[in-house]
Amino acid sequence: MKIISSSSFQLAYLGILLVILLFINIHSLQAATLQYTFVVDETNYTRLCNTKSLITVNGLFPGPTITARRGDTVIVDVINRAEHNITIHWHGVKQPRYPWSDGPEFVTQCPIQPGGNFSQRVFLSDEEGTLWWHAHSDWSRATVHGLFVILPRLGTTYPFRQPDAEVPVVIGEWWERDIQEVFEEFVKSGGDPQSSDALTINGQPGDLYNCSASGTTKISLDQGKTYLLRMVNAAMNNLAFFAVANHSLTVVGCDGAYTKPLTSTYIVISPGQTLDLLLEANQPLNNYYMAAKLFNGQPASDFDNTTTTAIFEYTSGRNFSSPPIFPDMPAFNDRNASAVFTGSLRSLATPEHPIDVPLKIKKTLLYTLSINSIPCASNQTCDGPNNTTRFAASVNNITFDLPSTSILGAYYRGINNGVYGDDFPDVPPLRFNYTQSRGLNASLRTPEVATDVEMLKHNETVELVFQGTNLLAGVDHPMHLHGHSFYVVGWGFGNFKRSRDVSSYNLVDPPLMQTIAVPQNGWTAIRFKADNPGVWFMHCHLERHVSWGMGMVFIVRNGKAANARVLPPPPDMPPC
Ligand SMILES: *[C@@H]1O[C@H](CO)[C@@H](O)[C@H](O)[C@H]1NC(C)=O
Ligand SMILES: *[C@@H]1O[C@H](CO)[C@@H](O)[C@H](O)[C@H]1NC(C)=O
Ligand SMILES: *[C@@H]1O[C@H](CO)[C@@H](O)[C@H](O)[C@H]1NC(C)=O
Ligand SMILES: *[C@@H]1O[C@H](CO)[C@@H](O)[C@H](O)[C@H]1NC(C)=O
Ligand SMILES: *[C@@H]1O[C@H](CO)[C@@H](O)[C@H](O)[C@H]1NC(C)=O
Ligand SMILES: *[C@@H]1O[C@H](CO)[C@@H](O)[C@H](O)[C@H]1NC(C)=O
Ligand SMILES: *[C@@H]1O[C@H](CO)[C@@H](O)[C@H](O)[C@H]1NC(C)=O
Ligand SMILES: *[C@@H]1O[C@H](CO)[C@@H](O)[C@H](O)[C@H]1NC(C)=O
Ligand SMILES: *[C@@H]1O[C@H](CO)[C@@H](O)[C@H](O)[C@H]1NC(C)=O
Ligand SMILES: *[C@@H]1O[C@H](CO)[C@@H](O)[C@H](O)[C@H]1NC(C)=O
Ligand SMILES: *[C@@H]1O[C@H](CO)[C@@H](O)[C@H](O)[C@H]1NC(C)=O
Ligand SMILES: *[C@@H]1O[C@H](CO)[C@@H](O)[C@H](O)[C@H]1NC(C)=O
Ligand SMILES: [Cu+2]
Repeated sequence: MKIISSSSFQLAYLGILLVILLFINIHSLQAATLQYTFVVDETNYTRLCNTKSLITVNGLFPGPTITARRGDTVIVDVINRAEHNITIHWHGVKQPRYPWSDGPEFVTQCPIQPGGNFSQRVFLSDEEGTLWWHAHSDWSRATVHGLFVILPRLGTTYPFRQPDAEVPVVIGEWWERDIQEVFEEFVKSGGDPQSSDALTINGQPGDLYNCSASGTTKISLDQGKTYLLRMVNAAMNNLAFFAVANHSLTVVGCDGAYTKPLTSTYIVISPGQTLDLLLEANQPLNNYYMAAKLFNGQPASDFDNTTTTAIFEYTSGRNFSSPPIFPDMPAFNDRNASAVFTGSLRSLATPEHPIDVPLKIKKTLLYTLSINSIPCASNQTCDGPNNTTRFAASVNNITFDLPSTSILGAYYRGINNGVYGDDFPDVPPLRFNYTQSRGLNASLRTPEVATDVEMLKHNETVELVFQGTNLLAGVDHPMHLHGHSFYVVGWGFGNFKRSRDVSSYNLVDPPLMQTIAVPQNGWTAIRFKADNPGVWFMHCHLERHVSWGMGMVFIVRNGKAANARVLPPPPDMPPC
């Protein structure tokens, strides 16, 4: 046996210390700070039959993909060279204690004006998977959006087999007209917006549309390999069904959190939502369409059911003469197919990816979601119902009135000056048969118009039941919450009934999401912990509905500890 001298013992000791120090260092180095520059400008693009100028980031449509790892900080210098106000939102990123970079105009910031710039800090925490970013001012997000990919931390892996390659799938909506004109006409008229002219996959409408076949998106597949589809529905006003001919899809993630594998021949995805999907190239050599078409339980009369396509081509060294194979998809109005798919999502809920569903609830909320009408001024004509009204939309009968300055700014400085009220109702002001199919009293249709926030205590546990109503029309409402993820613990058609429905909640492995489609004339129950102090918008992600006022704001108060308070604003907040 060799006896080590005291000096070599010291050396060994030093060595161990060094290893420990290195280990700590590697760990602190793991969370990186990444830098991106977003130049917002006008770019000429051709889709369908027209060339037109649109607002893009870095000249790209869809915009650039941000790629980071779990826990990283991303600094994005947004430089506005367009002749148009803009804000950018990092959809699904919680921004702990830092609402300043969240983006919704007049909620957390004033817009970045032409010639202005804003260095936005994006703080990732427990998000992992696919998210996205988009404009959060007027309807600019139609062309200003892109993927935000969050890889596992260095030294960790996906909770599924490492895919051989990743494929972005961004579903969008294209207007031949200038989107700003469409938006302005929509606001002025009080009616429905002009329908889009096409859905798109990665910016291209696909073969089924005129003038577009040559630009159809094509993606090569190698037989035997597995692909991770990183998908977002960036469309403005429509949920979508999606399928790939002869291939099933396995959902492994949703809204930046992992799910139990869910294999299906089709998926439904609502605006704002993201999905991580595995596709195995296990079919005979051929070309296969992937296709997206809109899902709409109650289509408008001018609704266009044309399907957008892109092509998966098996690489084989030969050309296939026959056209690609087309997938089977649910009917455009199959609300059951939609609700069943969404209702089948489950959190992964493993020791590596645990969940933390609030079980003891401190605050119980019931919010109705309604399409309303407001009488138009006597000296005006409006394109809303009966030509005597404008469309509106509301949460608990309040149509959200966007202020002309930042709510966050007013709150943080403690100078409200009437910018917002803080008595948003916890329950609907009136109880009625929310989902009654006809004969609802017409006097119920006119909402109040206000800028009201709901105040939440720091770390308060919240249960919120969204109740769709049938006031003017029952439709799916993809509700999106900023600053927090929530567990979707239950849903159903008809009216929510606490005494009956709570017992059917899933408190074991409910999916963790940030956008959930509340089913047409139905309800959805979510739970979250208000552990992120700040000012957080919650709204329908259908652009026409949020423009009509289907939104409200949560203010989560500061906690007592210094590390439970909103951080100070950066020096370059855009001015109003
Ligand atoms: C876009 O095209 C229009 C005419 O088609 C042209 O006048 C304009 O200069 C172009 N803009 C850019 C940025 O290329
Ligand atoms: C950003 O704005 C500041 C203040 O207006 C200005 O000094 C700076 O040059 C701008 N930076 C860029 C890259 O445009
Ligand atoms: C394509 O063009 C043809 C002929 O002009 C027209 O009949 C058809 O409606 C167009 N289809 C679409 C989807 O625009
Ligand atoms: C695709 O699926 C259809 C229907 O199941 C089948 O008839 C066809 O042979 C399949 N095509 C290929 C290339 O496997
Ligand atoms: C689209 O609608 C037309 C009738 O309006 C119908 O014939 C066609 O089958 C529909 N297509 C799809 C894909 O649903
Ligand atoms: C309608 O009347 C209001 C005041 O009653 C006035 O401010 C507005 O300018 C009028 N609008 C039109 C289009 O005449
Ligand atoms: C439209 O007018 C009819 C007949 O006056 C009335 O029954 C209906 O409630 C009105 N609809 C709206 C949305 O005001
Ligand atoms: C509303 O007015 C437009 C013309 O401005 C007309 O085409 C439409 O039929 C009217 N709708 C109703 C319900 O009166
Ligand atoms: C509410 O309306 C629905 C749909 O019209 C109807 O089936 C149900 O019976 C109504 N409920 C009550 C309590 O009246
Ligand atoms: C909404 O509020 C307005 C104004 O107080 C009222 O007339 C209307 O009946 C309310 N509707 C509902 C559904 O609560
Ligand atoms: C709030 O909850 C977080 C975990 O979500 C915990 O770390 C923190 O200590 C809590 N703060 C207070 C003041 O209870
Ligand atoms: C752009 O933003 C500024 C500051 O909030 C505002 O005063 C101005 O009206 C906005 N411009 C447009 C066209 O909305
Ligand atoms: Cu909606």
